[in-house]
This record gives sequence, structure tokens and C-alpha cells, in this order.
Amino acid sequence: PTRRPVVISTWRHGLAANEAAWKILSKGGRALDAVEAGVRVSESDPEVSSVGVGGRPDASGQVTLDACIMDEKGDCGAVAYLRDIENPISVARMVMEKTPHVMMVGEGAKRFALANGIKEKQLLTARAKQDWEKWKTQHPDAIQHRQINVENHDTIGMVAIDAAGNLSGACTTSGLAWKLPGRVGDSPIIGAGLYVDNEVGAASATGVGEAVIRAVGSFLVVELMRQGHSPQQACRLATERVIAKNPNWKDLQVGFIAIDKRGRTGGYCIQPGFDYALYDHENGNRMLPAPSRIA
Ligand code: SD4
Repeated sequence: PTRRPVVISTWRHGLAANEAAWKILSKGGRALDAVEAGVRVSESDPEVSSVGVGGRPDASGQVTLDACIMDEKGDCGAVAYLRDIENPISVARMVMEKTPHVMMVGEGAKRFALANGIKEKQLLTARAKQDWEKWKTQHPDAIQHRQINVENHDTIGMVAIDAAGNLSGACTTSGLAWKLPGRVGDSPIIGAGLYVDNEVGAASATGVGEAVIRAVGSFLVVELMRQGHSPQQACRLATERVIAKNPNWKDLQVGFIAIDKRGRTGGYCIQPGFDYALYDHENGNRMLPAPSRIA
């Protein structure tokens, strides 16, 4: 049996994002429109400290954003190291729809956004600036790889199936707090932070991007579903791969969410504390804890 529409997204801020996505999905709208509208909610929320407005800056105090989007046709768009733009996911969609390219970065991506009518916006909130100043005093020259977990919310990855049975996904982040200026994580990289194959399923990742990129994590989840694994098993097996490829895995958080063509969903992570928001007709919108490798 197929259940649809269904939308699933990472972390507690996923609840509000799912609501926005559901407004579109429940009216028979396209999954692509739903995931874009969904993650825009987290991007614009100043209380979400690792996406868009209110995102924590890099080591030099600049907020830089990474995002990507992928649809049921396998079309995709991405932006990285984007500054001063509230909704990078919509710029990623414009890259997909208005250019022959997949990925644009930095100043060029910003100029492209402005040329397409998007307004500039100051993203560094007073609170994020305070946090950064505190970090700087405590770590005058250190590069801290902070522990990513429930209390710092993190990236939003969202994947959905619409009433027509089509899949799409979106992923957007301000990346690791206090990252080296210029650093780009997994979130805007198709196959790493997000992957969609309309014949099989879709997946998205959260956590330490470097570990996800090395395993091409989201693509791996989708390929495991193609081999017959359920979304839940596929997320677990992909996490095991990340573990196998990263000797320091006990110090890392990585989590995956996935949905398949039948509307089945799953999630799995390394450290306890990762939860995701699931919205379907049967049970409405709710949080589910992802099983973790470390108890
Ligand atoms: C990154 N995956 O830039 C993102 C970070 C994040 O929850 O906050 N994930 O590596």
C-alpha cells in the first residue's frame, strides 16, 4: 500500500516547516513547491540558530549559507557560500529553473539572486553575534568542531511525496558554527546533503558535513533503497558506512532521513538526540526520535 502525501524533515524546527509543506501537499500540490515553502520557514525564523536568519556565523563573524533542491525529474539546483540572502533555497530553485547550471557560489550567486528580484538582508542577529563574540574570546585561534545535537537544532533537510506520487527534497543550512571562512559542508552538495530519485525514494542528511560528503551519504541511502532496503534500514546502513569511513565517528553526529516511493519513512543517526518531524494523513504532524548507533 502507498501512503501519500507524506513529508518528513530534520529536527524540531521541522514541525513548523512541515505545516507549511502540508498546506501545499494536502491540496494536491507539487512536492517541489512543498519542500521549498517548508524549509523557507526555518530559513526565515531567527530562533533557528543554524539556518538562514539567526544562523551562527563563521569564525570571522560572517553568516554564509548553503542550500540545494531536487525534483521528481532529477533536476537540481544549489547555492553555497551565499551571503545576505534570507531564503537560499529559493535561489537554489532559480539556479535549477533559470540557468543551465546546477551550482552557484559566493558573490556570483548573490548577484544572480539580486538580479532576479531577491532583496538583500542582514542575517546576523544580535543573539548570533553575541554567541560569536563569546566564542571568539574563548577560542582566540582555535577551530572548534562543535558537537552537533538536539540543542543546536541544525540544518533542515526535507523530503516529500505528493498526492501524485512524485518525490522532491530540499536542504538548507548556515553550516557548522564558527567554521573556517569559505568552508562548505554537505548540505548544498547533491548526493551528499540531499538526493532524490523519483523511481526509488529521497534522502537528506544532517550533522558533520565532512563525514557525510566522504560517504556521499544521501545518494547512498537512495541506492540502498533501490537495492530493496526499507527507508529505515537504508538510513541505518548508510550511517554504518559513515562510521566505517570515519575513525573518529564516536565524536561525530551524522543523521539521515528518508522516504520511499511507497511513502514509507525512516531515520537513523550516530549519537542519540536526533529527532525528525513526520506529517501524514493518518497521524498528523509529530516528532519521532531517530534510533542511534550509540545508545
Ligand atoms: C554542515 N550538515 O554544514 C551541516 C551542518 C549541520 O545539522 O548543522 N547539520 O555540515
